[in-house]
Amino acid sequence: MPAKFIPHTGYVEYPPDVMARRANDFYADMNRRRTIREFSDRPVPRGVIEDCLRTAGTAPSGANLQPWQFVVVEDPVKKREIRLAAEQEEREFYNGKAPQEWLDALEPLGTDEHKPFLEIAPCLIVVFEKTHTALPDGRRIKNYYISQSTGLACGLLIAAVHHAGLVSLTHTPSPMKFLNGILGRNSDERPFLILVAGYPAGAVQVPDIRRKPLSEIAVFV
Ligand code: IYR
Repeated sequence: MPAKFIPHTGYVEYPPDVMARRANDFYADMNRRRTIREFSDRPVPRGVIEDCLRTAGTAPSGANLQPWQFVVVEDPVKKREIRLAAEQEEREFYNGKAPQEWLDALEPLGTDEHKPFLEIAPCLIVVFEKTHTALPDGRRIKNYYISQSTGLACGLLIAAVHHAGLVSLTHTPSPMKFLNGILGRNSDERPFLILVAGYPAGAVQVPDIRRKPLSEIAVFV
């Protein structure tokens, strides 16, 4: 099919001072975001999560094939199943499977095999990356840059959840194949990430860790 082009009406140019302020305001706001591991069971508005998912769906993707599928788990029974299966994997991870070097790297985060947030948080957004796209004519085509695309969508999702005033936790029990079984997804959808989302459980504590300064993460050449 030949490419079809339409006018782009969405671009807005800001004067340099406005641009500088917006860039700095956005950084300051994103820099407040912390990964939270203790959640309240307070429900979150469905519409807010839907809009965050719409934001995630604006991510660029290989050949615009949008190789992501989000499954929002609110059902307490399914959340419990996910918790039990994840804790089973994590017990193995923390008690033998993970090399000491990995456990040492995790030490500052204070994580262990207990994952109560998987049951307590109101919303588990399970992100799958899709290896194929089903076309309307019934054909199945390959997706491209699947993990990069899905990672980009997750970045936008995390920013959207933060921007809305909720907190999140990127959780990746390994392996995560059990999510296909519990959520009834077929095998061309690969579990990518569980984004736990909700309100923090009151005045929570976070690890005393730092972000690298710009000089350590970027060079201009
Ligand atoms: N999946 C385990 C271990 C873990 C691994 C990494 I890399 C982290 O950044 C955090 C945890 C867990 O969730 O405890």
